[in-house]
Amino acid sequence: MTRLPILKMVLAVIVLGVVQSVVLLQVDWFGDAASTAAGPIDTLLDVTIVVSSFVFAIVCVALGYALIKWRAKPGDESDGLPIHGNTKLEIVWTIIPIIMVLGLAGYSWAVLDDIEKTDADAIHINAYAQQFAWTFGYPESGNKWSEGELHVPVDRQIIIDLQAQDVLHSFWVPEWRIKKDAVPGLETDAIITPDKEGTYQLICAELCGIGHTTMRAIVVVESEAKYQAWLKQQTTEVPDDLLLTTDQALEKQKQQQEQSGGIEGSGVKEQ
Ligand SMILES: [Cu+2]
Repeated sequence: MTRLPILKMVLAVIVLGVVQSVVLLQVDWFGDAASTAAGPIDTLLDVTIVVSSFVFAIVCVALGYALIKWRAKPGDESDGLPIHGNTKLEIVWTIIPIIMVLGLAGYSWAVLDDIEKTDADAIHINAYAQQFAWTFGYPESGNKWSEGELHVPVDRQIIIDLQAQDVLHSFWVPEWRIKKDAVPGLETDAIITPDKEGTYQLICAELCGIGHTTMRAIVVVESEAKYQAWLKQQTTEVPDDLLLTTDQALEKQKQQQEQSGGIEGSGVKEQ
């Protein structure tokens, strides 16, 4: 049996892993950052990139070595050795990835847990998602309503309570990093502390129908004073329809259908 040149292979893995990590970390994968969650999330992704680079390097070095060392000699038409596997090796290459995946999962958990610690003075805002638009309710300010434009004060924790009105949608402001699904009938929230004033874009990140790509809204992060002034200017309140729970909305729809007689032949009619 040939002994593997372990030292050379380890060196090759280190060199390849370091070079790949350095190259990949030069790329600005995440764009501008504008929330307190951005730093820890970007670090988490950087760590994942470095770990993945070394895993990739290990695979490449092992594969490359095997390809060169054990390639068939010219003219060699004989069968390969009948190998049944190597239990020790299989245990090792199962346990190491499990440890790595659990480690990264634990790290991600800790990061998210920290981000989602709620402050006592957090502001609750309802984000109503429907095909294909976002509207926003401000329950702590007379339930004022804004369409297609979300305003939030800077440096204060915002809890966005997501209210899907029809199908799945997903709340995502890239500069805030956090992305959360809005699911009909489920209570989900996105917790963010914006730390940079400016205008951003809210993007629906869940394919939700034919107009999905147009499902965007403007996000304005401003000083507390400007935010309060903007709220005062808003005159409309959240329409009653949006305040219904999914069950209530279905019930209402049924009543309307019954009134208009449209339920006949629809298969919904009860015997
Ligand atoms: Cu959507």
